[in-house]
Amino acid sequence: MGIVNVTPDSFSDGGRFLDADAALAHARTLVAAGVDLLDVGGESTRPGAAQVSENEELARVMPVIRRLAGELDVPISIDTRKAGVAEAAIEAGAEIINDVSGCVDPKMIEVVARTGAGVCVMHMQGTPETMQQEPQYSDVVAVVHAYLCERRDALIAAGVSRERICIDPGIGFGKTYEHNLALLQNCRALVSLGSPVLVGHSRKRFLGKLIGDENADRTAATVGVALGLAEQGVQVLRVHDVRPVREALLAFEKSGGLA
Ligand code: HH2
Repeated sequence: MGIVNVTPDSFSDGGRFLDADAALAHARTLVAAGVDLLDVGGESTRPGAAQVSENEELARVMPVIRRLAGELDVPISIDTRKAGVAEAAIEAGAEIINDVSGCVDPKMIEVVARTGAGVCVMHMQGTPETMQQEPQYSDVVAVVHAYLCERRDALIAAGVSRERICIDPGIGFGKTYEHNLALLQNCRALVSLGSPVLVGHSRKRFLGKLIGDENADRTAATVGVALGLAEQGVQVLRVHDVRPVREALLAFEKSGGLA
């Protein structure tokens, strides 16, 4: 899954693709690099980010989704916490709703059920405004896995078919470095819950600590973690740098990995 952020303030590429033409050109680059899915978002959810109004979010993402859906064969997901934005995006040709707030809004569940869209439910502790203020868990892996099962059950109870649901531990969303690491190291158990798993670790801050250099470019670390996740059976990797991740996965597989 390649990231198309149409925002002025995303943590790693904010402002680069705010204009629809720039976002479209970026999406075409990701497609040329072999991306399987494009995730379009109009609201940053980085720690401390301010909320965006529905009208503003629509104005950012809709021109991009309309043009992408008309031009490309690659499926599009809409990264939003707002049911109104999700519904408009699906009408315009997106096929998947990526809700980092775990579809806790009943209106969002209703949109998923009614439109027949695919859905990604993610775990987040708190909200982007406050989530990195001392997050705490009794057992992060058990808590996150139980939450994702509970959200999946809520969607199924509302009429969403099981095959359309994907689950995501929410790396960096209300988690310390240790929490992120525990979740990454236990993705095999998450996969064994029986739904496709999506992980979005790309360029995130914890990677600097992971490689012992907080100032490093995080591309190589992103690629390394992607290989570890693929080896554990994670099906969807949400990344900024599609080409190096895809090439590393191919090379990994051809040299005996993912056996
Ligand atoms: N992470 C971000 C945004 N959306 N969606 C899912 N399912 N999983 C994630 O881990 C995830 C996500 C944050 O990354 P990014 O889009 O690059 O930054 P920003 O939120 O600042 O736009």
